[in-house]
Amino acid sequence: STYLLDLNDKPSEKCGVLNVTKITENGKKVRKNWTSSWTVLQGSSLLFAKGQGGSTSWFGSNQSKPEFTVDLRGGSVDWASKDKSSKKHVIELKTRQGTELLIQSEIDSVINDWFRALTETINTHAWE
Ligand code: I3S
Repeated sequence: STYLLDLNDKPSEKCGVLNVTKITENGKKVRKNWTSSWTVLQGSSLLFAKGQGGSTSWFGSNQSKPEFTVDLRGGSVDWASKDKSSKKHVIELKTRQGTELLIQSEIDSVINDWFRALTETINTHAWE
């Protein structure tokens, strides 16, 4: 919506719906499980909540808690190589803790904005 696009002007406070799967957890490979997640970039944290019944919810409300939070400090972000996924527009996010995620959107402007925001965030918080 227009409202979300307005919020998205500030890279440290970005939100939207993305397709997400973990591929590695604590350095160990895990089975892919692509899910549509309401995703919020807040400072150096990236928060995911599962979409509920097609509607998105806000973490600040009582209805939803973050399902999963990633600390971006010391992490890395890059476009995923073809062998990581058959999908288009896939970002590979690696955390310092040894978690690897794939993040995808069918809409290339959307994923390009996320790529930029995540890169900026990681660069900004690199030495913390
Ligand atoms: O990397 P993979 O194993 O080819 O990933 C695919 C599988 O996870 C598949 O599920 P199961 O094989 O567990 O049933 C998913 O449905 C696909 O989406 C995965 O591949 P993509 O290329 O979509 O990331």
